[in-house]
Amino acid sequence: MQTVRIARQGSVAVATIDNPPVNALGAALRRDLATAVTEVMADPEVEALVLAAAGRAFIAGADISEFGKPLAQPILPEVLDLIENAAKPVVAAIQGVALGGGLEVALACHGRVALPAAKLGLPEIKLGIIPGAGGTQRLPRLIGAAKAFPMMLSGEPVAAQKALDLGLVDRVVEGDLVAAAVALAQELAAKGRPRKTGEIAEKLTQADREAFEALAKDATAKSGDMPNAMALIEAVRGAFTLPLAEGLAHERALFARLVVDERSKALRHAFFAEREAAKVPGIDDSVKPRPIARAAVIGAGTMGGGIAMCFANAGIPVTLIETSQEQVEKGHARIRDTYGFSVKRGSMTEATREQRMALITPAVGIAAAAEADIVIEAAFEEMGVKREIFGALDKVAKPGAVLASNTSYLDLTEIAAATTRPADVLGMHFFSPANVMKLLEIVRPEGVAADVVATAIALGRRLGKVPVVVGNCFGFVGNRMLEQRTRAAERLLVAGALPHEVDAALTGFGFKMGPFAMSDLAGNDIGWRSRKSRGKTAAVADAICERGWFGQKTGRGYYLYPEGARAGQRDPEVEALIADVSAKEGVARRSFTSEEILARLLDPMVNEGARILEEGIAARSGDIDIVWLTGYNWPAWRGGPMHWAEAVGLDVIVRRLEEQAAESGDASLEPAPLLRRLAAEGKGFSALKAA
Ligand code: 3H9
Repeated sequence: MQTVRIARQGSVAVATIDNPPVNALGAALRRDLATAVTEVMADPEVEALVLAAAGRAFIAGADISEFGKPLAQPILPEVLDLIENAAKPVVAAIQGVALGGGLEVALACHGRVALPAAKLGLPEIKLGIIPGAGGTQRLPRLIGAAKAFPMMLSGEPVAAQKALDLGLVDRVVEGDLVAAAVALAQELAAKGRPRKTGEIAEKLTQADREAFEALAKDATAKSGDMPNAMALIEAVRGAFTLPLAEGLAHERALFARLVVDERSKALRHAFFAEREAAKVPGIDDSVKPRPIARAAVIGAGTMGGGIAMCFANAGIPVTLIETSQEQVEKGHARIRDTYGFSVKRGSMTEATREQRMALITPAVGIAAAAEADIVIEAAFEEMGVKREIFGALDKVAKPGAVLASNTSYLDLTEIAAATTRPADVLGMHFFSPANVMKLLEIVRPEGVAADVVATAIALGRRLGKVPVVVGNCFGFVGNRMLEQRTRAAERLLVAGALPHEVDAALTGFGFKMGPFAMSDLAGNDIGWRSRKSRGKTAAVADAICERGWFGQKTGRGYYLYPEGARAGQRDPEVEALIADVSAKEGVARRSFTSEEILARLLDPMVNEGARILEEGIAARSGDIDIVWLTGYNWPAWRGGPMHWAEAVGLDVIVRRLEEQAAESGDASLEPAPLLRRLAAEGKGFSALKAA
């Protein structure tokens, strides 16, 4: 199939790129683009070329799915050499996003015209790489390194008007973009030999170099574990120190090294997994979501308040419901305060805060949910409470309203059975803080209507969330796996590790916090209450709670928090208490390396993930990874637990689990049959997708 069409507008040729869905620069498009440029340049009747595009994107960049595989000729830098060195001017007509290699195409052109809605950026950093087709050399030449570097370091695109201010585009036009590009192309042709971006030298001044070096120093201090920020600095520095050809070769060498790095592979996996998670079995485009114009949230606690903010942020009016005036006022005031932090930080104006607050109507009593198209219950986590609320909702909610529970663990079928309309009931599990965290677990109990699931997915996207549809079981995907980690952490304490060692292993892996620091922050009493309600025990955790050491809020938990301390300090009493538990259980304590601790924490999670897949609770291993990446701060460049397990080797995970099961006598650590089978066949979880 031809991915580029050529037409003529007078003396100007217009090449239209058409490679759905987003005009990614795969092998066919690179070939057709090179052919088009060569043909047009050889045509004596043509004086200039406009590169335009069909569809919603100008060009979304290199085809990410080709990374890590041998590349077909011509490679992108060769195509861009053809464009930049063309004897006649080439003008880009940018109607949508120009990202990565897409912006690099535009940079190699001699002029750029954009529609106001266009967005331009070099997001490679988010994929663990750097621009590999001249972005680090041409963008600094065009707009100066001090402005180019932050764009590449953040990866965030700029809107057309900003691009105009930066000098990144020559014109922003309303209306007929191609006509405007043709006009610019003719003007450039009239001037004679086109000026190459690679030849522009006046922006790379001493002052620009100094400003760039200051930014680079700052970035070096903050860049953490990702090697690509360092490579980016090196590449951009080359724009000052090397001639264009050498700067391009240097950039390309850095790009080639990064693209095969495990960290980039993990980030690419996450990119595709997030898009795949959007494809839900049984919910295709023929299933139409129900319209949502108004929402209600039951429960004005931290969770309910955060969910109400999500609606207000998306411009959807929401009623915030509590059982008493005092409770609802308290919740309402907390929301105002939370927005207040943003105002103080300068990320929100006072006027925006007022607009958002105006969308939130506090109310007392469930009858206030009567007008809502969707009701999200975020009340106390107890089945009796939930059933009572849903029974009452059933009587007041309008016909066709979606009734959702934000429960983190409980059985949605049982909740739905409290109504006469179970087909309208499902779970919408937000993560704390609800107005910040991206994940939305959509829990699909048997019997829920397909359009109700579709409504929750569409609404999730409107709220800026990443919706992942999961099956109905205790704890769903995320918390069910988290419970395995929590149990593993307790087992480690009894076996000989100390809280700070366990936490350090996890932060060393890339998590922001370890399990004990996290539990101290959230409140150790939460898990205690949950264990008691299920008749479960955890010797160390229970002993700590029995002493009233609930964590930061009580000044001590697994750690001590003296007045004003944010980070916990080791507590000799806790450590003695742990040693006591080991002694009582007859365990000879021993020390553990960070690697051992990590394996013991994470392998049981992977094992549970395998069971979740076997039971069909998650449709794909990538869905599980997205849950952990977007809801639990799993380090992005580790790709999620299932991706990580594949990188380690499923056979290694199986062997380690067998050892742990034998040592502890805990049968739940026996490798799941699916895990054993895949390991024996030498396959990964991702092989299941194709099956
Ligand atoms: C690069 O350019 C490196 C160069 O410097 C050097 C090269 C030598 N490749 O997101 P959507 C697919 S690195 C392959 O749902 P939206 C996507 O998987 C690249 N496929 O739509 C999905 O497929 P499916 C730098 C891609 O409207 C479909 O397109 N560029 C690519 O919400 C629709 O995607 C980036 O990092 C791609 N580059 O958002 C941009 N892009 O239908 C990455 C998309 O089978 N892309 N697909 O599930 C994006 O940010 C968004 O996709 C975009 C559209 C904003 C373009």
